[in-house]
Formats: sequence, structure tokens, C-alpha cells
Amino acid sequence: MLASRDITWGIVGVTQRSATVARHLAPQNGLFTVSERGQGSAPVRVVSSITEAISGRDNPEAVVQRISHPDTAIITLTITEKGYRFDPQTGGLDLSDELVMADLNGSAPLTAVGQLTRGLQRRAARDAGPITVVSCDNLPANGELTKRLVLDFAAALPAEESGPLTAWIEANTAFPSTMVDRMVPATTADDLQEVEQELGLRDEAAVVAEPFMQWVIEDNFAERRPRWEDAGAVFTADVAPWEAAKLRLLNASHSLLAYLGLASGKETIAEAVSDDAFRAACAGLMLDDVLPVMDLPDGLNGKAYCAQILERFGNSALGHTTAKVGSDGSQKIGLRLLTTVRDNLDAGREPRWAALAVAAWMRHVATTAADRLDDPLTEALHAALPAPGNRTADMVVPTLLGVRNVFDKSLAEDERFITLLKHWYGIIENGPDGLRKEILHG
Ligand code: CS2
Repeated sequence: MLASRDITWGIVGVTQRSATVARHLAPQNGLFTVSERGQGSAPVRVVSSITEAISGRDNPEAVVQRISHPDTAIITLTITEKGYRFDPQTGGLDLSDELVMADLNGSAPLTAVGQLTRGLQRRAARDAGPITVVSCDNLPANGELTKRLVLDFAAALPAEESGPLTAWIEANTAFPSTMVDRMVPATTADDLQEVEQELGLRDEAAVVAEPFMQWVIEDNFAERRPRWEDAGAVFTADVAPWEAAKLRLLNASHSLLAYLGLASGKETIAEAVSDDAFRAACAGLMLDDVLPVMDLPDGLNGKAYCAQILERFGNSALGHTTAKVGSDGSQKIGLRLLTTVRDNLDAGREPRWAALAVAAWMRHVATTAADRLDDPLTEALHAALPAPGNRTADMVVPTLLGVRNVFDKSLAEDERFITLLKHWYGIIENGPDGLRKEILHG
């Protein structure tokens, strides 16, 4: 049931690297179910907002066409951190990325930023009117970042194209920032089976999620928008403190749990957080390392927010895997953890728990074979590592700190941080019992 009863809107769904979801949705006329798992779950729901599903990899032209269509008013992006292809050192578009270069050279665009900018370029040519781009990913100032990447792409085009396109983007687009929060693990074969039993129908595109959901959106739209507030979205003038709280408290402790779990054979986040020591480490990260160095949004009670996060992690009906949350670490730890490390060091404090998370990530990288490490920087990370027989704390920590796509120079050279990382790395290496002891009594 549509909360706003407004049926003039619909969604064209676009998949990026894998065409699977588009392939599953097409024969179902875009219909799919959402099943909540855990306490307070609502009954299974059929969602009918998707009018068309396109594989952006197989049909980039259709994506460009859609973006330029006068009926399109809003583009939302949920493409994960690595989908943006930005250079963490500059915050700008990574112009050395092969796919970005190909998109700039005029081939059918395959990157999200390429498709978006080419779509805007055609929209300008068609004079199809203003449009809003809404990033929904876990990145600080995700709206500003997306705008910057689009403008970087436009600026890298030949001068006769880039000038007019940049001017059109400045005059006709809005890029509000948002904070989206809902844990949605990858759907498994068992989930599909369960949904089939509940529904009496097979849904290949079924989505399983926790009951909790939150969407805070900067009230900055170029044109019309659906009444998302009728379904619980919150519009506000400044999303930044909400995003920061989510990234640095929820996502950071999610990553910590994932790497602690991976180091000790825990398959899910719920299993990891049910371990007393790991739960204490998470609470330590949030309460000792993060809350003292950050400003919370008005109206958010820090301690209650952290307690709620731990409770959500404990949802054992969800099956959120440590492998999934631990994937793409090179793209996540900077945003989630290193700001906290920096702020603590600057304040003369010890980022004990944030350093534990980074050390646990390093250990995960050093102990996972290159063909099994799920990370876009696997090649660079493994090239930096010492030979397998030499992967001790003293060897691994400095070599991984040298990967400039992850650590900036000043942090990589901070003796206090290096000492903490080596300390934790050595402890993790000695096995889960010692690790638990050190966390609880260290
Ligand atoms: C998770 C997030 O996979 C991850 O890295 O930390 O996807 C997390 O589940 C969501 O941000 C929750 O809103």
C-alpha cells in the first residue's frame, strides 16, 4: 500500500555490475517482496513501485536515455563505496581508472558516474528540465561528493563539451545528501525458500531485511519529489551530523565485528556480537573512541543510539555475514574508522578500539589469499604485503600503512598509531582466547 496514495510516480531500477537482479525482476513485472526478519517484523509485503528493470552493464544506452527523459525527476544511487570510483587522497574522480577513462573517451558508459554524467549531458541537449540526484551510500557528504565526481567527469571532457555541461549542471541539478540505514544482507537460497512458503509463490528477487529503517534526506530538490515523509522519511536542512553518526558509530562497529568475527570463525554478525568480548569491544569503540570526539545531531541520544545498534547487530534471524560486511575493507575503513583515529590522536587520546578494528582488517588482508579477498584493491594490498612466511605484526603493519589509497602519510607515520596496531595485530595472531582476554581485561 502506498503511504501517500500518489500513483503518479514509478521507479526504473538499474543494476550496475551484475545483471542478476534486473534479470530476476523483468519476468516478474518488477514486483518483488520485502520480508522483515527479527522482533517486530511486519508481514511480508509486495512492492510494486518498479516499472522497469534495466541492466546498466548490458544496456548503458537505455540508462542514458532514461536519465535524459523529461518524465525522470529523480535519480537515486545505491552503488556501495567502490561504485563511485573516487580517489581517497583527493576526494575527486579517479581519472586513472580504466573504466572511467573509457567512459570519458566516448564509449557506451559503464561506470555509474559516467552513465549519470552522459545522461545529464543528453538531458541538457534535449532541454528536458531540472533533475535531482540522491546518493544513498555510506559516504560522508554523499550528495556533495557525487556532485563533485559528476563535475570532475564533465571537466575532463573536451572543452567544447565541458563548459556548457558544467554550466547546465550548476543551473539545473540538486544533489541532496542523505543518510539511509537498514541492514539488508544478500538474499540466500534458504531465504527464497522461506519466502516461497510464506507467499505461496516463487519470488526470485525477494529481499530480506531487518525491521528497522531510517532515511534522513537533505531538503534540497531541483524539482518535484514524492511525499517520502508519508512513509517515514525525515527531511532536514543538514544531514551531515546524521551521516557522521551512522558511519562512525554503526558502520565502524559493524566493520570491527566483521573482522573480529572473521578472525575467530564466526559466520554472522549476530554470532560475533553474542561473544561478550567482541560486544565489549564494539561498545568501547562507540562509547570511548567515537562519542567523546564527535558532535551528535540535535535530538539524538548517543548512548541510546549505541545500545540500539548493538541490539540490531544481535538480530540472529537476519544472517548478515561477517564476510559480506568485511568485504571492500580498503574502501570502508578510511571513512568509518580513520577519522576517529585522527580525531583521537589530535586530542591526545588513545584510539584503542578503532586501532583494534584496523589491525583486525590488516590481519584479514594478510591471511586471506588474493583470489579470495573480496576487495577492489586486493592487487595493491597483496603487492605491498611481505612474503607469506614473514607476515608478523612488525612486517605487516608498516607495509599496509604504506598503501596510500587507504592511509595518508601523516597517519601512517604516527608512532602512537603504529604501536597500537602492532600491539593488536600480535594479539589477534595469537588466537581468539588471548584476544578476548586482552579486550576484557587488557
Ligand atoms: C554494512 C552496511 O556491509 C556493510 O559494510 O556496514 O551495509 C550496513 O549494513 C548498512 O549501512 C546499514 O544501514
